[in-house]
Amino acid sequence: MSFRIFKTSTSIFLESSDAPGLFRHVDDGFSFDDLFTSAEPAAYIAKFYESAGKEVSFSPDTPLEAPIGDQEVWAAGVTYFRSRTARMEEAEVAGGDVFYDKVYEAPRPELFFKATAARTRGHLDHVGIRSDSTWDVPEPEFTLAINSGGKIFGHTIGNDMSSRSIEGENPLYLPQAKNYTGACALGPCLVVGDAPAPETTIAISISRGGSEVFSGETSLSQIKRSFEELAGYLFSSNHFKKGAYLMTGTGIVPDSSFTLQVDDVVSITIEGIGTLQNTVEKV
Ligand code: DO4
Ligand code: MG
Repeated sequence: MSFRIFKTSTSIFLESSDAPGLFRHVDDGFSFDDLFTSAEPAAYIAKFYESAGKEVSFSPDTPLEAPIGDQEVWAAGVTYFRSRTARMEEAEVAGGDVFYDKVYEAPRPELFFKATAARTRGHLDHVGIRSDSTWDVPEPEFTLAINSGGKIFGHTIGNDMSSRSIEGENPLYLPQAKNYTGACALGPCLVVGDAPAPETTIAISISRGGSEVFSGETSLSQIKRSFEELAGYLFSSNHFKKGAYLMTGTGIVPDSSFTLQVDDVVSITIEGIGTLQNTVEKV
């Protein structure tokens, strides 16, 4: 059994995989920090679901907050062959391409800090493109929820918004390409439960003025590393008192001719989680 947790500006709603489409409202006491510090997050959430009582009316297709308390959001990079190849192309002129090839093959993965909770956007909020960037993409990423003990207990969808012009100019500019206002979105909900099957699809659609201008699809099976390996490196010599989210890297990068524009609508869908949709703004 798994649970989906939705966070609005005022409330928490729970849905069980045993009763899809039916939602219960949590009156009191739930916190994401308690969930992420619980040794048994599944038992913690099951208790709230049982005590929440009867069903209420709730539509998940509504503006939502990111399903987060005080967790940091981190990200893994170059975990899919497509990301390695696209980044080698964008960094070739600057001579940075070799590092992407090396990190794809190396035992130690690339991990980087992505966002604080306060900087993380939810479903139907905006995501940002930098005003000093000329080449921008969303990165649709399966995202792990990890408790303070380092145990993976759930997952959500992440959008690792990225400036390709800044990262491509010099790999040392990575924090500026990756960390800025509106660079991170999570949602629509947090699933507490086992990871989906490897054949699970990650799909992205970008529309402009009502017409689709890009779509892409990959599956979890295309990732080079295991989720446990990524979480293990993240928690190695690094203590997360409130647990953490870890985006696991993108397997979809549009061709070099594509860049996001203001008002583009980015929809990322992963079976079993839902759709995270955000509109692009300039920051
Ligand atoms: O190497 C830079 C970032 C890679 C990344 O974000 C990804 O592969 O998803
Ligand atoms: Mg990424």
